[in-house]
Amino acid sequence: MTSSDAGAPVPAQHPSPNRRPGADRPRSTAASVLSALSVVFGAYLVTVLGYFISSGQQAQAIAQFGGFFALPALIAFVLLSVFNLLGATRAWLPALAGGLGAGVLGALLGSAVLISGTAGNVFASDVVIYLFSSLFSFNLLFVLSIAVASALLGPRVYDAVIGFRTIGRRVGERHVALVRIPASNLADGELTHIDRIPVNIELADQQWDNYCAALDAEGWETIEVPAAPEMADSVFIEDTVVMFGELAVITSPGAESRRGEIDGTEQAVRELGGLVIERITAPGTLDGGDVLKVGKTVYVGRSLRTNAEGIRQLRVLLAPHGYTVVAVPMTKALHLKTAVTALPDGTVIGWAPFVDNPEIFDRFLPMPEEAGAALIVLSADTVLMSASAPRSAALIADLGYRVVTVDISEFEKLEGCVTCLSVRVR
Ligand code: CIR
Repeated sequence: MTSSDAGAPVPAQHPSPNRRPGADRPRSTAASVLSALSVVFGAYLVTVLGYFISSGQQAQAIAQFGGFFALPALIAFVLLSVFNLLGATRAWLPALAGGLGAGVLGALLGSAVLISGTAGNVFASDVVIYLFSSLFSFNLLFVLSIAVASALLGPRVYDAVIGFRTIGRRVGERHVALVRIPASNLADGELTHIDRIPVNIELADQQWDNYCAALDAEGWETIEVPAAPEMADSVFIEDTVVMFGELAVITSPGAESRRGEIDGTEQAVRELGGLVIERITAPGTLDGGDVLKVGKTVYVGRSLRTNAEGIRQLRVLLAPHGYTVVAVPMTKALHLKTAVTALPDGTVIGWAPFVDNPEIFDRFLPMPEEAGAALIVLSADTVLMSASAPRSAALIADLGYRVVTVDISEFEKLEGCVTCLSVRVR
């Protein structure tokens, strides 16, 4: 994938050497379980050691408390594995809450089973009170150990197994790209200019994995925005935020069905840290797919999704930062970037039949295929394009660029293109 042979597009390797493991569900399950195991085992050791020391280091304390806390630890392990699978390891606060929940429930249930032989009915009010008060006496060390280990150790073990950084860590020197896992109802996404044809969901998932892997392999650290399983178009994350250096503009999606997508994006952008966040607000509408940055010029498509008020608001937001917003009539395609994108040298490339006014751009180079209109700039000499535009990819490669290609056929059936599946933070 990183071969720089001039002149020939390079298909992304599948799996890539740096395959994005976060998109690999078996691995995220393993990471969740191993994270829970390390947390609970560590807390169990701390608890037994604590009682061993406080008992005056008597050897039988190890057997006694080791036996007593084995069942609570087992229950806490199962619960924490489930919490981790639901995303508890994404940041320290949910990890702390997950650990606390698993510890409390493990201690209560484990203790209830253990004392049921002697106490009879564990639902009797005095036994229930005893059990709950144990959380502040003999079970306290166990619960606190799990909560603390879960916050401090859990996310680290998860990340180490999964091999990438989750939201909650700050953007470092590396390039970061936000992505969002496809929704389960992806096939129901909005369609405006094309007819609906069946989407292969399995293949879409695989293509999304490979897309993320391609970004990773080119030095872009992919960070997942929390999934929005019921929002069909949520995978097209580009439409929800536009980055201008340290300024993040949360959009106001033009399609009613997509308005709810921005909350998760804003949360993720906030957790990246170090960014100024602004918003386009109603009645303004603006989709990120309509925004094309070429140096300090920002072309904005006036499309079915982006209205005049949205463009006006963006112009006001960007003026202090030295950007010029150029509005572009867009009547023949969904978004501006469905029709045109730009090479690293600023040349605007596009599919001419979709472009209302090519003369608006300083330099316009038509592509021989519709899907060839879209590319992502990965570095000064490398771009990412769709595998469904081989002649366009060859043309760009012939201009001296490395072209990495990815197959995104299932997303193209939903009017998506390479740009819309990620937001590059730059
Ligand atoms: C929609 O109609 O909103 C989605 N089905 C496709 C969005 C594609 N977004 C993009 O190209 N920026």
